[in-house]
Amino acid sequence: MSRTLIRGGLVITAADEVHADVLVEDEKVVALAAAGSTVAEGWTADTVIDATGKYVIPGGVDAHTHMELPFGGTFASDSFETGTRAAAWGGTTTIVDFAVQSVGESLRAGLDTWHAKAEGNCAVDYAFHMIVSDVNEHSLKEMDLLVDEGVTSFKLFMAYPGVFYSDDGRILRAMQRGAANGGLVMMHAENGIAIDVLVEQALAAGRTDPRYHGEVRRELLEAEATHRAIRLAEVAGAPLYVVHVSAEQAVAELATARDRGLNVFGETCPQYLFLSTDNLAEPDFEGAKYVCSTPLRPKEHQAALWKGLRTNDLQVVSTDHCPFCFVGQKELGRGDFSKIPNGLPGVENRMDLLHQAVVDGQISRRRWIEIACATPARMFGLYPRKGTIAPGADADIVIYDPDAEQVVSAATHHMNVDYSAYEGKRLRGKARTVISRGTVVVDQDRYLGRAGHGRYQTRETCQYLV
Ligand code: DUC
Ligand code: ZN
Ligand code: ZN
Repeated sequence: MSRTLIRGGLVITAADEVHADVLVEDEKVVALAAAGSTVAEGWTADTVIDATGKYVIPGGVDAHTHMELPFGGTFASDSFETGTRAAAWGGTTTIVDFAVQSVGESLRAGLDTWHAKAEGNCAVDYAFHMIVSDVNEHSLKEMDLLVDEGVTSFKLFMAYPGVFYSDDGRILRAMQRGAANGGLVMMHAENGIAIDVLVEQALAAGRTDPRYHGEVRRELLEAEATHRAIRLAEVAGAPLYVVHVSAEQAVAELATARDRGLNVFGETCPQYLFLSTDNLAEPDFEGAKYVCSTPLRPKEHQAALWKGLRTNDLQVVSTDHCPFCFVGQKELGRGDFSKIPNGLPGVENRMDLLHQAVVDGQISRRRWIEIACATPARMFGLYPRKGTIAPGADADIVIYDPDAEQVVSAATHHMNVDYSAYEGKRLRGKARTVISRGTVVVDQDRYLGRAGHGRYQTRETCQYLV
């Protein structure tokens, strides 16, 4: 048995901030004791980590990533190996990635494919949601089996007709199944049928630059789809989790539903909190770097997202990490914005960007941990194994230096992508030591992890329902 003692730090969880020493045995946290207490003074360990002046926080849980996602004729540029290594560098120790069912294929086949991509390659722990692209009698039955084996959430799309899209009838059926088997439906809420009309009209009028991606994917079409998804979930008696919320009007739909007592939840992402249509409008095709869906919105929407995070109308910040290189991948859409692969890199940056929001006074320290660690773990059935520091929890722990200064750059990041969406941004705070299930994987700018350390995590059903 190995024992690690983390001494002298400020332990921050979603619930508390305490000066405490943390004792780890093998892969688990076994005890916390008040700093300076006789209990803590009596502890011995093989490894002692001095966390004086640092935060001791749970490893981040990023509940929305797309390693190796096939999209628009290419693949997201991070493999499970490179993407989870980058996650570790940024203080994220669990990802929940999306396995994809293609049309005409079973859920099982899609899930098996994703297991094969990830197994033996991950630096940190990982789990899967299932994208359901083909709702039919067989796949509905398979949803029950997947819930039983720990894949307890299913993403459906109101966007991308002909690819991932499901019509309202299919969505309702999947939600009814979720209501019965405990699976949580996650919704990409944009009216894709209407968007495709606007795309066609924009291209026909010669509006081909990246910024038109944002213009045709109208805020109202996100709000309308969010409203419709909420109503369908209500009819089905199912909980609902809306992914990558970017528009103020969509937040309002969520707030109204939650005020009515519904189990309706919302996630936003750092790109919507820190970037805007100004980035999409950058000249010389640079705007392509910021093409994702839902799209970036005008800056004015950011205040509503921050407010939603403070009022708990939004509960989670995930990345939707889906990187495509500018050279050779984003470039596929030169002269036609609809051919730009959708997605932004960010798995490495999320914890630090949200810490900057603490520095800026947007959220409290405990809220930082709640939206980035504890709630995603609860939402997707990983708590308290993940998302907190408590006896019995996995020893996924970050020693975080709140005073470190960094400048974000593609030149220094570890994601396998040739640009950073936050290039040049100055941030205060950085993960100094990252521990995954008791093993130090990053320490003082050195990577000590290995592909294959990360273990697949089965999940319970949603632990966040009211
Ligand atoms: N949105 C993206 O930006 N990329 C992948 C899929 C999605 O829904
Ligand atoms: Zn989506
Ligand atoms: Zn996504």
